[in-house]
Amino acid sequence: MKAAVLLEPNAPLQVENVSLRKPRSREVLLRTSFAGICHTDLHYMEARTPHPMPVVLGHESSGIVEVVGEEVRYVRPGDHVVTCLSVFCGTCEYCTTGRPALCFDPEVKSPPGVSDRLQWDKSGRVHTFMNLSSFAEQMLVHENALVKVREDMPLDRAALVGCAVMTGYGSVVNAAKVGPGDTVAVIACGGVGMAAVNSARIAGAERIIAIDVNADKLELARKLGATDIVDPKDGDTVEQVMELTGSGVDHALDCLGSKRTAEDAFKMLAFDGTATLVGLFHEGETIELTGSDFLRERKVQGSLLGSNRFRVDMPRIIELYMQGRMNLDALVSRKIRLEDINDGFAAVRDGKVLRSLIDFGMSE
Ligand code: CXF
Ligand code: ZN
Repeated sequence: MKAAVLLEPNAPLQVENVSLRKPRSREVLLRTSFAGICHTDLHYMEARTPHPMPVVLGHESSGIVEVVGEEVRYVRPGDHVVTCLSVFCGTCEYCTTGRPALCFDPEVKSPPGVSDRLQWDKSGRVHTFMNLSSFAEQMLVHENALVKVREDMPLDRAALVGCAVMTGYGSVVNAAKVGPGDTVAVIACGGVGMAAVNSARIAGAERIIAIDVNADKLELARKLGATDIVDPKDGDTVEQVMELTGSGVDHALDCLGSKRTAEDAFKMLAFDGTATLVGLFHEGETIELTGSDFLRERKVQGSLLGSNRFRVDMPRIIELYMQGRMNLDALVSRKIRLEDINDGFAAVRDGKVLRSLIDFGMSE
């Protein structure tokens, strides 16, 4: 099968023939339908956090089950599924206390460099990324990395739920727990931020402030539920938010993951407000907060992939899409062939598109 292989940091991806071993016990072989190119793929491509190479990146995908291992009970061949990198064991302390996104059981979630699922004639092993490796025509995954989706759900939109939309929705609903009447600021309106804006509207937020340097994204954010927009090019972001709100926001979501944006998220909080850090920082990057700001009960927290319980959350998101309340259509900027994946990465670097989706039906 064809897969896009990254040989070394910043090198163009190469489409190569690689193979997957047969599904064992609880593993499932999927035919990949769509895979989104996420900033996290770019982050690892640029080795901002190192990962063993060669590697097949990709972690936001949908597909159809082809073959199941002998102990698989959750899916059958033909099922439509969304993948999730938050593969869970179901029995550890995190799973059994309702926080499966924090499960790090090595039996189901192999640390980078450990998996033997992918093979490549030219180098022997090729590494698996986040237990998925979606930039490939097929994927071999644990059954607990999958959620079944209704068959009338379009698989292109479904793929986005596997990362960006789950992250944006979950950071609002699961982590920040936004409620009716709350004031919310969303910093960086990419796929995650747009889903956060839309989810804040669904959650009943009274005021939703979208913050981004791209005018087109701000315009779309308004359509998805933003009541106010802030462009950091127009002046200090925190001052602009304070001017709009008077006293700051109840929730600030940093969907970018940088020192500047995380610190801004904290500084724009009202008393008792919470900053939720959602974006992926460079390895080792630190932030500085002013100690006395905590006196008024301001809080800061991290959220991993929307603090998801994905088998519950994803069907809910899909239901919201089917009801016309969660807009996924606007997030799909373009569809490309696997062979054009480097153009897709260039578009992510450029920051102008929301999501490029690799359409595996296009290469045939
Ligand atoms: C990622 C961020 C890094 C840890 C895994 C989840 N989120 C989206 O791509
Ligand atoms: Zn992602």
